[in-house]
Amino acid sequence: MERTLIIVKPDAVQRGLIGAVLSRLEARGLRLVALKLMQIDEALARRHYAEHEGKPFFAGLVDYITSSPVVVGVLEGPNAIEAVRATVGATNPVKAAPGTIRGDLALEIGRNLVHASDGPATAQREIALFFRDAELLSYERAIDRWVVE
Ligand code: IDP
Ligand code: MG
Repeated sequence: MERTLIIVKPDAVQRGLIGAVLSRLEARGLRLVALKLMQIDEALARRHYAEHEGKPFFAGLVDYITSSPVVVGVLEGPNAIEAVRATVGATNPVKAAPGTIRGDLALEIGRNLVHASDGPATAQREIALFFRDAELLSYERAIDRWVVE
């Protein structure tokens, strides 16, 4: 089992797509183990996107991610990190395959609707940035044995 962090970004919240984004991930069989609506401040944005500091789009990225409330969640499942990245699609929505969230619902790299952790170390770091251990719930759903062999 893996856990991964998602952020339903400001453009998705403003466009009324919170449900659409979460629904696609939930329908895949992934289990939400944490979820909250919050406003990311500049300090948290800079920490979350530290790997991009110094790049030309960094200032715009911090402005974007702090510009509206977001929905932050943790999803759990087998190969959750790769499964979520695949469902989200390529960073540039124009390159993202149809059927992915970005490929179906977005047009520009700077307004690509959703963040997803890109590997095990990143997922662990990002989950810890947004959630305390006690906020990560362990539970079973009746459907789980129909999703996971
Ligand atoms: P990812 O979100 O698919 O992991 P990253 O390369 O980690 O993509 O970039 C983080 C975020 O920074 C992207 O989702 C996008 O919002 C923004 N971003 C990346 N590259 C550009 C760019 O060239 N112009 C504007 N924004 C960008
Ligand atoms: Mg990334």
